[in-house]
Amino acid sequence: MTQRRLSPGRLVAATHNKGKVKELKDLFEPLGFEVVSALDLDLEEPEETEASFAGNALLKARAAAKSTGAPALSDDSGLAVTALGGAPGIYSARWAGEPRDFALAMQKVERELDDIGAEDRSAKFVCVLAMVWPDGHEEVFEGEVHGELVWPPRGERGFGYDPMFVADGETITFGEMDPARKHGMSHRARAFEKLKAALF
Ligand code: ITT
Repeated sequence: MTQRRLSPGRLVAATHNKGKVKELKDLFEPLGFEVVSALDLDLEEPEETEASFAGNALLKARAAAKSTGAPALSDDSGLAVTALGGAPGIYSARWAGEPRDFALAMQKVERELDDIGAEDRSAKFVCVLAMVWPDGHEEVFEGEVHGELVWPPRGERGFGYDPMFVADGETITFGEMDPARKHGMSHRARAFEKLKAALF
């Protein structure tokens, strides 16, 4: 089978999450891609019915590739807390309710750790990037970053659970960190490095 390459051009980011759109633009635009999001294109948001990050990532990218006829990139990601058996995991966005409220989602994580008297505050962010071409070719890349949860949350940068996450070897949260520095170590950046190595 010939190795599939991704040539710079228009890329549909199959996500409705503004924080992800910004980070995916930061990662892909310096390489000559024009990133157009599902938000910009007003694409329908598919229901995430799969039980894994990869399953949900593929489902979102397939839907966007099908409705646009262009290569689509999706991101399914989340926070997995060791003492909570990996929760919220694939339910990370849903823990924030509707409309999304991540102050509330972070409080829920903290409350659940408190309820079980957890001493282990380790956690990881996981990101699966799925690339789907209109002819049905698919590729999946996964990245993780390990760290610790802090309370109270700190910082206004980033998105989602960033204000309560300190990556191993760091002292500040992702919410306090310069975005360029987060892109040097994040789960999304690590999945992106694998994508680059395979497709560029
Ligand atoms: P799309 O499905 O439209 O892409 P979503 O927000 O619903 O958007 P997910 O189902 O993948 O996406 O949920 C991932 C959640 O995990 C996301 O809403 C964040 O709260 C959290 N998350 C993922 N990456 C993160 C990061 O870099 N920093 C903080 N939180 C992150």
